[in-house]
Amino acid sequence: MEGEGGVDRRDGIPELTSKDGLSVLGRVPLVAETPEELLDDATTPISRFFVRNNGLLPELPADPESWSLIVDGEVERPLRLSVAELKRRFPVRTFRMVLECGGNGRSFFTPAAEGNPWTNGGVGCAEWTGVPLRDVLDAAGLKPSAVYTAHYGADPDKDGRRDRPSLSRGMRIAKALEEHTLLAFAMNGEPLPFLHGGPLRLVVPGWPGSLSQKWLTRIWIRDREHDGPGMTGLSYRLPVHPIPPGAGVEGVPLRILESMPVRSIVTHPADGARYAPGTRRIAVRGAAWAGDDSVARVALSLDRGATWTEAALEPLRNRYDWARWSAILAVPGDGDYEIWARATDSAGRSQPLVPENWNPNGYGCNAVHRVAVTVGPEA
Ligand SMILES: Nc1nc2c(c(=O)[nH]1)N[C@H]1C(S)=C(S)[C@@H](COP(=O)(O)O)O[C@H]1N2
Ligand SMILES: [Mo]
Repeated sequence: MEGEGGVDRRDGIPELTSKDGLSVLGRVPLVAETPEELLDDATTPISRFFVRNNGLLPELPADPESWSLIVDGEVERPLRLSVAELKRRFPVRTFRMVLECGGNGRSFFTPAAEGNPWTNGGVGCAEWTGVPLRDVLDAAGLKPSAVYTAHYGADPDKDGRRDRPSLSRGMRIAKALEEHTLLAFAMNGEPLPFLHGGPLRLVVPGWPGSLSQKWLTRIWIRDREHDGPGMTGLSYRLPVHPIPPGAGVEGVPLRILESMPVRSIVTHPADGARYAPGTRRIAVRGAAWAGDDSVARVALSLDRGATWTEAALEPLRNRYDWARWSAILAVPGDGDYEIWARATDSAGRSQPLVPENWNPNGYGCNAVHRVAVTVGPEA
């Protein structure tokens, strides 16, 4: 539970032995993020994919294929489906999609907001294979009263209690019916790893990672907004209008965080990189994504925003993929610089240069990523 931001302590954590270079933010529940420079692949390897648990790990299932999911509530025909039946009865799809924690970027807020101190590494982009939730909901038959989902997983809460979910969030039915919202049983072509919710999880791209329930056991269709742990109070809620950083929110209208805001990260070079004296061109690469929206452009600055250079964007494999980008920056002379990367979504919203929209639980901080580099001899 104690936060140890930036310290790699995976040696003491058996669950993380398959991971490579993550920074552990919490041990119980286990939370670990990926340094930006390890997110330099179009498809994030499982070994580098961040981990976010709100509770303890469930028991390891003996047979992943017989893991079962209940779909009930406001449906004509409640269903109980094993993973084997899901694969057999429904079309299987694979999409490469971003999964991002709603609190990604939180540590950049001042004053500090409640929660895990993510830098920019509570994100990854994996190939998820599964069946669209909408096909399963079609089979169950949504009643006209169906307006919201409620998600349940097998993990006990952080005190080890099985009768209380560690997390149970839900979404408006419209999001549940998008073709990219998957019941996923594979990641990067491998059976879904246990640490990432195997045998079965939801993947709800573009919206906070907390909707992508791991170790999924039940989807309850509701006739009203869900009110499980993670849905009430200040959880995943933001002031509708900006408030002064640190201010209280009593009486302030709040909205549920749905689509995540636009963000870019520099994945090469790493923060603190040094170039030989006389270097006059630096190749920069990164990734950008924009929740439900798409990335229209990414611009780079080496002079703290005085001038900007357009990055070239690579085509996406499918909606919700992240946009890999690259640029060559001209270096005016030896010295110390910061690379700034700023993405703009298709609605014209750009990342702020400094944290914006402070909120008590620190969601959606998407300030520009800054990477320090030096051109010159060793100090
Ligand atoms: N059952 C269950 N599902 C969960 C969680 C959890 O604690 N329990 N955490 C959620 C949160 S907050 C995030 S950001 C993602 C993280 O997924 P990952 O650990 O595979 O990266 O899982 C989500 N699904
Ligand atoms: Mo999260």
